[in-house]
Amino acid sequence: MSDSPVVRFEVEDGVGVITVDYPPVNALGPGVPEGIIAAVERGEADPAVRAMVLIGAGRSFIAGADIRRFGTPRPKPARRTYDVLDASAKPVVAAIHGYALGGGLENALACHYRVAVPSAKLGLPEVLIGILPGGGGTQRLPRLVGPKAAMEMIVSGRHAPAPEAKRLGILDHLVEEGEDLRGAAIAYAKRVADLRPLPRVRDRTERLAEAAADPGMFDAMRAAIARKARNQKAPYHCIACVEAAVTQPFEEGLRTERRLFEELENADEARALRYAFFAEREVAKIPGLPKDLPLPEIRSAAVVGAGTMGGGIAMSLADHGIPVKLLDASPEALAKGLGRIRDNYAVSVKRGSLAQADMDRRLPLIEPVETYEAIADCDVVIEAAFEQMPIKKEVFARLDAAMKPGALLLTNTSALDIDAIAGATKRPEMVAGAHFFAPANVMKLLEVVEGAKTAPATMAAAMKLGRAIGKISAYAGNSDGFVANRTRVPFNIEQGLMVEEGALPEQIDRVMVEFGYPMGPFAVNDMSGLDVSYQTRKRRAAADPNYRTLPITDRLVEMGRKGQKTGAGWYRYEKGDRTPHPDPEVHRIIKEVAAGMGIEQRGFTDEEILHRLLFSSVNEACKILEEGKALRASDIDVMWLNGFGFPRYRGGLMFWADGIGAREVYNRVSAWHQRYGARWAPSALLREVAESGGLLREAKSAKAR
Ligand code: 3H9
Repeated sequence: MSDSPVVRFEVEDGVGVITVDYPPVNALGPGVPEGIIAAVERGEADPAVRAMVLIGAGRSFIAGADIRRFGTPRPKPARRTYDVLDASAKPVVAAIHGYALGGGLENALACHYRVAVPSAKLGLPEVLIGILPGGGGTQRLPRLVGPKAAMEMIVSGRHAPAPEAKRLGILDHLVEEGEDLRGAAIAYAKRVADLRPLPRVRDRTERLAEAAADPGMFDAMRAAIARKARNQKAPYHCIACVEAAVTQPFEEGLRTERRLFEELENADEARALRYAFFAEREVAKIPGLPKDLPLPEIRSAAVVGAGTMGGGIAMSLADHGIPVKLLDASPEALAKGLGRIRDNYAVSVKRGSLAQADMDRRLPLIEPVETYEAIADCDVVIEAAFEQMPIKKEVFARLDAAMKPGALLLTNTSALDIDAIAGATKRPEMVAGAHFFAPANVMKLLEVVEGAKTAPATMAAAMKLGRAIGKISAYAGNSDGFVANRTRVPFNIEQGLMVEEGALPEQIDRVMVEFGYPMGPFAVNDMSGLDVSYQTRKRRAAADPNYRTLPITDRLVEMGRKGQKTGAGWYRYEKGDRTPHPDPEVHRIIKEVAAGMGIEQRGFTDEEILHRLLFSSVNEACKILEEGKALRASDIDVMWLNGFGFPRYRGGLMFWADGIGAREVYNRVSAWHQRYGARWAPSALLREVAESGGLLREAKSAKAR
């Protein structure tokens, strides 16, 4: 029998080594499961083979089932690798490096032994793509680590580092870092070759007894996830499967797992989450950039401006091991900025989300400095000074004078013209936008903004830097508000206008929370401070005579109701409590301002609220694509998922709109255009997609086609 092209079988010293070689991450793509089954059979049949090792070539063990094949018709396999592995009469050792995820870990759990290098990561992340482990993982993992720990891993989908997996009981042996995994696994296989009976995870029941001592654990888990898992099915089905592992015999548990898996695979939730998974990989790609473009190495960084944003950016860099000089002209501002950074780290340590040792490693990576000369040698500088053009220009002129040749010059402006900023330097090709979202050390989205003269290598290097510090970098063209915020502005405007027309903030908030946002937009406004957008509105109104201001919001700010920090905004707050309480005083102000403007108030349905908020943004997103300022509709979805808390299981703004249909969206937008005027003018692209019966999520700008 010959090797399959994606699975090799070699015999070494009495051990059959089965190597999966399906780049880039050894997903269980076409031919892989069949190859594994054929190899196990070959090992069993060969008298020279006493034991086997299952290992991955390249950078990983096995990253799971091939996600691209979900939702497509595919033949049911006659036999599954999991069953073949644990029925093998000769022991099989899984040798894990890189990732063992989903079906990858499930195959390892069906082996008789598991060894791994310390840097390996193991997990069952199926829930994150709206399904559940369907290769026996929900039945085997609880037998190894106990139902509680298994449920926690399966419902969160997190990756456990190998040392933790060893402690939990998933791994039998940790290989020394640097030791040859293949050699170590072969040696291990030889040691266990003659031990009988073969330890099969399916036969173990001792850990399942924990559930008898704590029968409430399943309902407790359901209650614990209720808020986060709102509107979702997969996390609950995961719990039901682990419960089945405890209450049903193994084979029956497998049947329950299969039945619930099949319920999920083609549901909207799974389709949306799969789409989000691939959209987040696509967003990294800028078409037309040569693959071998030489990029500057980033080993050191500087941040100009020790304010909240600058501090957050410095933390992001330090969190990923990049030494960063924090520059501020004022020693007081520097001291305050560093104090804030220290406090932020200390809060994480107190909450248990950061180890003290990590804080002690990260903090010294941030070095306060007061002069431009002190940062001259850094490979990249990110400016986070005040959001005013004259200040930005002055900073960039000084950076131009001070920084070494080849340094990347990035600005964290959220709306100002990149070309005007780059124009303050003699090296505009090195300048790009790096727009972080607040809080910068937490939010995943980073818009990388291309100016007219930005060099391709500068864009590529800035995108890469973003990924190196754990962000999702997304391309944006240079226009007021770039892409993410620009798509969000119409939402904000409609939010304000609907209140003038008679919808109450608490109704709008309820609609959006039920839709899946963690908080309603008015509660969010109160949290960020109403005065923040007040300044931007004034600037826009001064620049554009047709700009529609928001008189109710402005009135609240002028009354000192600036949000949570002043104890009142759209809502009222009790001292020391962040719970928003609807406030009759706000209702009175709304009525008064609306009457003063001659607006007759009316009631709104929940659907009208949702559609008015989101269709306005869909229309704007289409205009941005038309102008070529964003590459792909799916990039905008990634921005909404990672910048604005859009519910992930709805895929993103454009994916969600496709669920309603481009034609329906276009008709509504056109009707509102008739009723409300220019701000609803439908985008030509929206019309085109509606008329062609196409999908909004597949729209691309000319640059990306
Ligand atoms: C499952 O296993 C179900 C089972 O229970 C059994 C059911 C019966 N499939 O992320 P990267 C591609 S469900 C297809 O940039 P990294 C990815 O699209 C699965 N393709 O690399 C990209 O392609 P491209 C459970 C996949 O190093 C390329 O590989 N497993 C898959 O930053 C590189 O990916 C998961 O959910 C896949 N499974 O991160 C794990 N995985 O170059 C999903 C990756 O064309 N994967 N690709 O854009 C991951 O989380 C990350 O990819 C991983 C590597 C951490 C592995």
